[in-house]
Amino acid sequence: MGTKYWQEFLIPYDQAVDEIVLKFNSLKDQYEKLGEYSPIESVYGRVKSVSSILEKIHNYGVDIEALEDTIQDIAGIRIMCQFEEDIYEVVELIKERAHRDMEIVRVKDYLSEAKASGYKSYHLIIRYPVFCVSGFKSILVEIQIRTLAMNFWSIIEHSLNYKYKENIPEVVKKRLINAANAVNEVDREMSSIREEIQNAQRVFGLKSSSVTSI
Ligand code: 0O2
Repeated sequence: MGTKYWQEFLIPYDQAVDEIVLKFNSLKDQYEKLGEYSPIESVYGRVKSVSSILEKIHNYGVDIEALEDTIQDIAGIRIMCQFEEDIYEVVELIKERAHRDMEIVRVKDYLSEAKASGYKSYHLIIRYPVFCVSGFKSILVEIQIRTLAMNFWSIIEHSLNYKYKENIPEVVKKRLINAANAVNEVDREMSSIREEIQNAQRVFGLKSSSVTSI
């Protein structure tokens, strides 16, 4: 399988990521235009690199014919929220849209129960229709929803895993779990003053929009 095969294979995934990022960004804009608090803080999307796909095929012994259904995060979307409560609002938002173009096929709730590493996030695997030059395709997309604090932890832990090739020394693992607990504490504290922060942000939003409208 050469470069051309993978380029063609990934076209619908690129398309899906571009469309979904646009949709969530547009929802965020709508909240702002309505003067309402947005549960979506930021959105990021990526298509898995060919080398990572090949690594997963190798590690999991994936049958290449079943690749599209077996590796569920070739197209990945990450939604960052300010507060843990916002994560569930975003999930509801997706569920409301689900009957339209995002059919939820699997939920991985690493919020109510974190992974052994300390990882916390809420994952939805959805089926998403894309229209490409070659025709209609329905592909799997993984949506990860987490707070900014969870994202901070996750990015650092991911880079350490990359460095240590999944064999992070025990002492570092313990530190990471301590850090994960501290992140949970930060999220809890922020949630307890959520209303206060949201009111302040609304006032701040009104002020900055009146400045830009001059
Ligand atoms: P990358 O580079 O982000 O793409 P499963 O299907 O449940 O048996 P799978 O497919 O590993 O197993 O699913 P899982 O565990 O839900 O992981 C999917 C993605 O979640 C990972 O993709 C990571 O992005 C993220 N993730 C899961 N566990 C951890 C963790 O302990 N630490 C961090 N930092 N991220 C995690 P990839 O392909 O591993 O990586």
